[in-house]
Amino acid sequence: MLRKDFLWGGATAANQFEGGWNEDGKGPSVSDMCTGGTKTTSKWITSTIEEDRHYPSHEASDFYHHYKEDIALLGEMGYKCFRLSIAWSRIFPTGMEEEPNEKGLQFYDNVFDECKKYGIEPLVTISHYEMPYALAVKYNGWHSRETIDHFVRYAKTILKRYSGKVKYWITFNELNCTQMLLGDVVSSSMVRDFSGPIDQIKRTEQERYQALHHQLIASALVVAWAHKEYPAYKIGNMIAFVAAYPSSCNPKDILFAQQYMQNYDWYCNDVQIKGEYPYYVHKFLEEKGVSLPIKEGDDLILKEGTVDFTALSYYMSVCVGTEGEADDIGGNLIGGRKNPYLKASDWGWQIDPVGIRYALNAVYDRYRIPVMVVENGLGAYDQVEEGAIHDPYRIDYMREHIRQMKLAVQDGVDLMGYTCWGCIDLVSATTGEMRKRYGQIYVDKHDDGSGTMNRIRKDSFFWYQKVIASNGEDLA
Ligand code: BGP
Repeated sequence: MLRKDFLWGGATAANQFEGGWNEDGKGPSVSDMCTGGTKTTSKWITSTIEEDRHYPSHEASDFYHHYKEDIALLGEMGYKCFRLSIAWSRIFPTGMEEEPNEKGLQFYDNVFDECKKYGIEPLVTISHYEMPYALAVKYNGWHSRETIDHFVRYAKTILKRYSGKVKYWITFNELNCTQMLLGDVVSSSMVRDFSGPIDQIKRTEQERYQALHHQLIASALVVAWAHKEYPAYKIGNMIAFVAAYPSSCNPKDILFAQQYMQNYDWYCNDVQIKGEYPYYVHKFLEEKGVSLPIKEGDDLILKEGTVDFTALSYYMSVCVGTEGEADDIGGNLIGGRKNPYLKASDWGWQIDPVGIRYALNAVYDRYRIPVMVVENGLGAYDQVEEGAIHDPYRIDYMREHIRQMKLAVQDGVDLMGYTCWGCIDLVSATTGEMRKRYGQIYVDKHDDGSGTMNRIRKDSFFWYQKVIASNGEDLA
């Protein structure tokens, strides 16, 4: 049985959804400098906006002008929770101003007021894969410690402003992606020196873990401050959970998978939930030649800034091992090997509903604090047929994952809620495509930038409406 107050809903991110990239005083963010790509060709980052290129975040799904209609549709589906992020550069256009942009703040006031009309609880991600471009250029993103102060000023501004309207917060989206392939853009380090395909950005391990340390400190400072000022807030951390299965029962593979998960799944969580770097990182970082830029007092900052709940995205699992060729699968910033027991999505993501039960048990077993699934879903091609979208593939994916999630609750996991990814179609984070759709609500917008922006309810809209109304009992 799920909690009576289970937070059913969906999730979005400002840079993939909002558009209005230069309206009402908003400054360009790093993602506004990224062009579209495909599943086989990388997105580019350019240092100026080039006329002949398409930048999907500029208009995205135009939530900036459709928020009333969009939130009404979420209300119609029965949503209890809407996860969204705030665009940092809408509040501080270059990231370095002393005073915030009032029009930017006003926009989110309007959004939260609209949510309230439908009894929808906002869950706000303070930083979801973006930062003001000017700040990234000046400080080399999270590579520099100075970025922490600018982030903390931004975070305090919004935590103060929305104190009567928002209760649930997440500091950073998928923080563990800083260690992974596209983390280079995510943490916005290196972009000042770089123009070209983003898969060509090559940071060293030192740069990655340094950027991560600064984000961990920034997150802890914000959490500690918010706890003191606003005790009613519930603040979580978030990682992209990688269920990494050993590719054989060779003991070397078992150990390899364990170490892989220590790095990708437990590193950030251990720091943000337990309040200190775990024992295993020291040898591991030494082997990589990384020395963390730890300053005096950082230990205490981490100790005081632990979170109230932990959130994760879950899309897929991977196999990892030591032998043979690594037949890398495509994936959400994640490499890995094929699993012969699983089928993959059109984008090569291995579909593994049982993995979500495994993930939830693994996380809850380790931390014993409430857990929330804040992203899950199937990116797929949709066809409009006579004004309707029949998406049984999406319903199947969600049904099987929700079923396994309920089994995890029966196992004893304290699960707060489930917000599926991209509830209204939006731009893909990894490829920049519109055609990779996750929503229960279709947006008539295409990769070449054309489209009416009309919203259409898909079959999954009506299915999810029933799921929510029955608190997950009716999955038929
Ligand atoms: C997560 C990100 C999201 C989202 C999702 C799906 O990693 O937090 O921003 O985009 O993955 O990925 P994609 O859009 O590439 O299909």
